[in-house]
Amino acid sequence: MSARPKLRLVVLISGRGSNLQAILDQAASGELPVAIAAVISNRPGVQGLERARQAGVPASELDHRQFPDRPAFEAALIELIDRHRPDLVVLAGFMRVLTPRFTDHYLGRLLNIHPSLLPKFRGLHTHERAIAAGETEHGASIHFVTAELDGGPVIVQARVPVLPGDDPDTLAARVLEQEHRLYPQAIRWFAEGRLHLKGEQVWFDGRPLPGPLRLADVIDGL
Ligand code: NHR
Ligand code: GAR
Repeated sequence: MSARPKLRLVVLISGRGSNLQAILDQAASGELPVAIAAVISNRPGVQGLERARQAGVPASELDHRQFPDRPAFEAALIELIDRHRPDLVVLAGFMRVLTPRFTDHYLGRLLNIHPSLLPKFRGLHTHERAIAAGETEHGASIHFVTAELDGGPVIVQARVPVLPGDDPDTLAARVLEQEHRLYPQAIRWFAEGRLHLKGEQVWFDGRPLPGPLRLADVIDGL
């Protein structure tokens, strides 16, 4: 017995799928009120596809290299996703830049997890860049995806300290642990109807968010 039908979720991945695993685990335990309709990877044979199959979730590959250009790949991707009639699509380590055609189609129902405290360090190699910049804090952000790469409105962030002696791998591991708490939380809020995109603005519990929420309880060692 549930108050509302479960949110239908499609997860896009490109690799390892540890964030996917956190979502699968919370969906299986009932903590996260979602039905994972499909997992789709643009890279064939990746670990995340195996994780989906292990959990009994339909897993497909759509190899972008089989298409002549980005628009052709995306047209096929939209068709594949929409066969599953998702209420929400999440990028979980998905590594292809998306055109406005795609981001407009899913506007307000497309989330990304990005491994930095946005607006700092958009793009790739964020951990290396945070260390090089001498940051003392780093983290991860969940944002609504818009056409602007890693530029959509931020919903919630988790922070971790950058410690003396960190290299990109040790820092990435510390951030990843928080990502695995952060993404299920944001998806839960969306599933509960507490989270909306209105224009350029995130609304949470019926009010515009003045700034990103913080998973403050995740701060260790600061
Ligand atoms: N697309 C749009 N329009 N907006 C966003 O906010 C997006 C997006 C697509 C992906 C995830 C993102 C991240 O969190 C994301 C957000 C890939 C690249 C990239 O440069 C950049 C950012 C992100 C993902 N990809 C290369 C490309 O040519 C390929 C790199 C590779 O395959 O290893 O697409 O950081
Ligand atoms: C995560 O750290 C995620 O934030 C990052 O890639 C990793 C994927 O790990 N995403 C990006 O860098 C997007 N460009 P996972 O496959 O184990 O979830």
